[in-house]
Amino acid sequence: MSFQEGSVGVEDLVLLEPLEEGSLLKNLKLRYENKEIYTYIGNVVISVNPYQQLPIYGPEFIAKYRDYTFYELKPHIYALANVAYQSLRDRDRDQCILITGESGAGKTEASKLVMSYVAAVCGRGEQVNSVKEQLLQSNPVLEAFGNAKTIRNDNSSRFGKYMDIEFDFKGSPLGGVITNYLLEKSRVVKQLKGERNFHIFYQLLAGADAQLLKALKLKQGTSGYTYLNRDVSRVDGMDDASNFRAVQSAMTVIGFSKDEIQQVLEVTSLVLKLGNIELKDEFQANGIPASGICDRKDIQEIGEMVGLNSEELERALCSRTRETAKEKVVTVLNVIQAQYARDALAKNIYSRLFDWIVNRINESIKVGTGEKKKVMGVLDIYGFEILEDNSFEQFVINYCNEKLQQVFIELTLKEEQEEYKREGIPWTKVDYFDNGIICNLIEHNQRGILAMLDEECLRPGVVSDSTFLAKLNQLFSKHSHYESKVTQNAQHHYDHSMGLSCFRICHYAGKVTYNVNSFIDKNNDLLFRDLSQVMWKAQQPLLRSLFPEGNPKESSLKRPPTAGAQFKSSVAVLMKNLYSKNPNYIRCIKPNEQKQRNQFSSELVAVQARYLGLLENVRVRRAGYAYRQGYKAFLGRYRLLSRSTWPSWNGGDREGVEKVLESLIVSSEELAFGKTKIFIRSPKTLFYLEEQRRLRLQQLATLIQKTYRGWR
Ligand code: AD9
Ligand code: MG
Repeated sequence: MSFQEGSVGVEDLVLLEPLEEGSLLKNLKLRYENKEIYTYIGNVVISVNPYQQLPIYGPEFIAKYRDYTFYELKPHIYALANVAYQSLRDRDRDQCILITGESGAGKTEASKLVMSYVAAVCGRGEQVNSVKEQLLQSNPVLEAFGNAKTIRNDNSSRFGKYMDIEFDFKGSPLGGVITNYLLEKSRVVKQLKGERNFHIFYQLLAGADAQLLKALKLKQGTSGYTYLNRDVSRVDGMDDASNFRAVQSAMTVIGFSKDEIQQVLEVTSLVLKLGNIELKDEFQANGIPASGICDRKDIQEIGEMVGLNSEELERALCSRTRETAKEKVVTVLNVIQAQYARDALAKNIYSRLFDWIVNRINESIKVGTGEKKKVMGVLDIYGFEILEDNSFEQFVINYCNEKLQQVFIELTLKEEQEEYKREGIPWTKVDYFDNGIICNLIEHNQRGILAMLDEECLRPGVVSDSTFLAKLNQLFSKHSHYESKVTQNAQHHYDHSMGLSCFRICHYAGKVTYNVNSFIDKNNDLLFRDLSQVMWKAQQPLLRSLFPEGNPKESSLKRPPTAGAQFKSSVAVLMKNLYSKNPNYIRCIKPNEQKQRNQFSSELVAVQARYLGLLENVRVRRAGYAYRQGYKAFLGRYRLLSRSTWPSWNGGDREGVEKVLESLIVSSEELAFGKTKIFIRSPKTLFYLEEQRRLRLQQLATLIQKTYRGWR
């Protein structure tokens, strides 16, 4: 039930009056100030990051939530996890849990709460426990390699993650599959002021003993590494050394062999050492600028560690071979180009290592194909992003959010519709903003922005970010969700905040201006073949396996799909997967920028509420009937309001509810009697019922007091 005794604000925003942003924010703020961080919109959970450990988690609370239905206790992630799990186990419906919100809002913590809840309530026994342990231990490993300290979050996930947990028919876990999206690999070679590289580098340098450091040819401490920002090496409250031990032990639990762990650490060290290779200007005899390596020590150590020829690596860093059908042409690279090649190699090695780790975990937790499975998917993915400078990364992230919004609206409506059908109540059409037009603008196979970008990347001749932009401007000059300086000029509409190299998309959550600089480069994501060939020749099996295209037998003319195309197809797979499941939503909100407890900035939350489409969500949810409740529970709460049902009632639940509502003279327009539930159209009616109940309780209390006094 949505009115807990002693609750603060409304526990379900569906009951919000008036339905507008101001009251929504006030309600969330009031609740937050009272340490009520969870609020519902129907079956959606809104979670506001408390930035403090609240005493509302752990075995005791898990035990409580597992025994009650959704509305009987205070809003909680456990309640949502419970509904999802029970529906999967008892009703055989695959579930997905979609967690969104901006960086630092609490998505990853929420996903861990869901996982620990499910692990606590599902199945028992040695075999089952070992599966659970493997699933849970995948978190520290992925966080070590995929998370980093950023300005917004000390433990920020720099990749998107979707995890299917698979269960047998009794609801015991069998294993799972993890899919990762778009690791932010630029972080490997450069971090913003106040940010760190991925945690694993610091963990390794702080936690490895002298012997391991020697084997990895590393020096203790972070100061000697160019790829590690100088200004921050430690994070308050984070113990890198002990985390390193935790990661090693987690890898062992998952099933990585000693040798595999060693190879992973070698490749990690290799990336750090690559960063220390300093390049210098050199000139060829004919005066053409070339490049060379300042000190060969690091490159030689790399060669020794993973068994590759350091001279070949040097050559591959400082020159480039172009192969045509007839001949090979070698050109030398100048220092800038060579540095670019080195950094591209480091980024590629690291992101491929990350993919390899995900695959390796998947191998361990894989479930045999023969078994019939039920699935719970958990999606922890970056929310909508508007930064000061928005580039290719923000573009694809926001595209993904646009798609998730589409799933959200469609599935919420579908779910509503299905419930009405199940209950035998006529469905009324709901008006809502359909963002299909924006999705299309980005993803249309022939005419979408991603298709245009690919076309530019593959087109022979001189291509650049600006030719790409020119193409967009021409094609979308009249599109209602596209703007640029050029299209604005044509419409005599001048906005000085937009640069010439920018285009703007009116997303469902707001307008975002993207700078096209390096779109082509990031989409191409090409590594010079010379480098992949050297890597492929390494003796270390792991490194070698990361560069299959370095095999000279592979055709050099075959082009891997672009970054945009890869992302688009993985989003398509994800959408298909989500559409096949019953969705459960957790919407995470960051209450302040300072990572501080007890601070609620209404301006900041307002922006997020808009990105998350919360009002739209309430509107859709309330379009038909704002509130519904099973007859039995409803009667239990309100039967004291009618002389027919109080103090005793022997009839059926539905008849009882009819009696109560008759005696209160609630208009029949306001009500619909479903097969198992009563539906109430507007929150006002419910408030009226609640008010009547409160008065009645007061009356009864006075009565009891009087009687008691009389006895004395
Ligand atoms: V990012 O997009 O990966 O940068 P997330 O995942 O949304 O981000 P995360 O879950 O990492 O945020 O939460 C950020 C920090 O907030 C955590 O490290 C905790 O210190 C804090 N947090 C989040 N949720 C809770 C909570 N339920 N209880 C206590 C929390 N602290
Ligand atoms: Mg996260």
